[in-house]
Amino acid sequence: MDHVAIRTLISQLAEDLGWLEEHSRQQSEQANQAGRLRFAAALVRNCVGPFLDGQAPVPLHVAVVGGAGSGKSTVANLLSGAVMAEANPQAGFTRHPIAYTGPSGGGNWPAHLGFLGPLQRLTRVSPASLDADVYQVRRVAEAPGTFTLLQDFVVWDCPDMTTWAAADYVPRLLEVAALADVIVYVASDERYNDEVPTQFLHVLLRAGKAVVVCLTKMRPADAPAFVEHFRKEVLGRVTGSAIACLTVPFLTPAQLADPIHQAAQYRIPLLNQVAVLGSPAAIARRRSVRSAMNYLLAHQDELLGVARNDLAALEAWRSAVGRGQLEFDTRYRREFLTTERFHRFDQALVRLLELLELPGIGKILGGVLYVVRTPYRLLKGLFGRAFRRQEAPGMPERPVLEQALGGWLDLLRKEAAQHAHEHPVWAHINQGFASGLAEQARDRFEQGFNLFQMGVGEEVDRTARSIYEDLEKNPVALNTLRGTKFALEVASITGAVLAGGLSVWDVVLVPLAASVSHQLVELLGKSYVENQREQARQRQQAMVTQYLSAPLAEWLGQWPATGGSAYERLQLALRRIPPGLKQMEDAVSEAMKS
Ligand SMILES: Nc1nc2c(ncn2[C@@H]2O[C@H](COP(=O)(O)OP(=O)(O)OP(=O)(O)O)[C@@H](O)[C@H]2O)c(=O)[nH]1
Ligand SMILES: [Mg+2]
Repeated sequence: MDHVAIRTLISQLAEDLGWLEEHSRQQSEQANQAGRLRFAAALVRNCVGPFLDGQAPVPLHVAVVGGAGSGKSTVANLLSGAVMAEANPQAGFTRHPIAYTGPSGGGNWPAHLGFLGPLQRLTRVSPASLDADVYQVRRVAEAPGTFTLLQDFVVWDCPDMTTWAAADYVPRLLEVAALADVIVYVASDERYNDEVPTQFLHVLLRAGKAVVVCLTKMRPADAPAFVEHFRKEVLGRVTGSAIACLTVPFLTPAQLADPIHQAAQYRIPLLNQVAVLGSPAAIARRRSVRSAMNYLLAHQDELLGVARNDLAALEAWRSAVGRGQLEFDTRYRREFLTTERFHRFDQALVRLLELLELPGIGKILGGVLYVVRTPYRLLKGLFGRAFRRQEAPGMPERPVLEQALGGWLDLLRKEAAQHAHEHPVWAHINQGFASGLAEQARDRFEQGFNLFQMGVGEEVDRTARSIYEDLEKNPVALNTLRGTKFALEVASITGAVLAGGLSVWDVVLVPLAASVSHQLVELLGKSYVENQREQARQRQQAMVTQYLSAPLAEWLGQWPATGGSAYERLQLALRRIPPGLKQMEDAVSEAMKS
């Protein structure tokens, strides 16, 4: 993949995940899931994206995260070696991420496209309490002769993580946590066990981040017990494990003011641990990228799970549409097709029987036979009239279809009203019915109906015509049939004469024999035509489905996910994310080969 394609892929993936995040924020119960989606989007744009874009591994990023007031800013000062991060008794003081770099650090790392998503870089130094979607970079002056991380690392002091629902500033933390190659997770003696920071720790570990836990504010004597307790109670309950669990007991004001010299005993182990994780830098960066990629691939179903309720509601709507379609088709069959005679088939039968009469000289013979069959014809006519069932006149086709459509739409309108409070998809459909959805459906039906009529007229005509046309086009078969019929009639008459000898009975027997054989042929023809008529019925039913009910069901079923609705965007995101991740994985594997 070239660079342009990779950038497009990265920004599209981040955008799709971002859209899902926004979508889930609108559902209050999914705040925590929204946080995960934000983290996933941030992994794409801040971790994997820059790697594929050829970003150098140095500087690596270490992010200090944890609950409100746990001592993050204090630990950031230990890491950077300068008292520049504002530690403040007011919990939740730090409101945007602040990067600490050495005097020579900083280079071009923040320059790549989409870095930290929506966070803007502040151009002026501002207080950490500035509550806006920004980040700032503070340069730490060199302190010659002291151990520093800032050669290879940028240290990020982050806002807290107390609730997933803090849509305003938690996402700022998530951007930096995703960027980080090393995480320092800070938990204080007072509130080490808070639920949300623990959940967050869980996400970081599952994402394969290198996590160093830093426990703060305990009495020095309590440190070992606290570590053990934390390992058991917090780390023991989450999947994955932290690299190390260090302690920074309650510091004196003097230690807080000069950590390099006064708090070296706590600072140095912490620095060593972080430095080890970042050495060599290229390997550390590849590990970050590989872990991020593995996490995204392994958890994509869970990430896309925010759409589960939406998809279930869409599915329920489509199944209601499907039920309506079935009822529509059934009504058409019951109320129209079963009573429809297709009179063209009766005409076709007449034509077929006419065809079977002999032409030319045969016509004269046929005429004779016709005369011979006169008594039968008269009788048949008489009985026929006496016993003909009164045919129930069926409803004309169009009103039947219109009523069936009305029933279908009423059913859907009722379903939408009934479920409107259950899910926004249903509310959206209910709103649709209030603003012309049924009328639009009728318009579509109208278009379909015109096509259907054209198609169906032709189809019935063709089938009916083919009953005799096929025979007309095949003179051999036609003549054989004519000959057979004629021979049958002659044979039966001859048989009758021979059986009784020439007698007065022949006046009865001969017409009877001629009639029986004729009736036989007529019956065969009739059952053939009847069969064709039934097939025409079935084809017509199929055409109603093809031209009317199926396209309408398709359109109705898709309706909530069209016209620029949220569900259209949702489906686009769901469609694009899995192949996008796969492509990103391929690009990462390719880049790691070099
Ligand atoms: N004396 C003493 N105070 C500490 C220590 N660690 C943290 N504090 C104080 O606890 C308060 C909170 O510490 P911060 O480092 O600001 O904590 P934070 O996690 O950055 O807090 P927020 O940014 O508000 O989430 C500050 O007043 C710190 O001075 C310590 O070891 N000793
Ligand atoms: Mg702070």
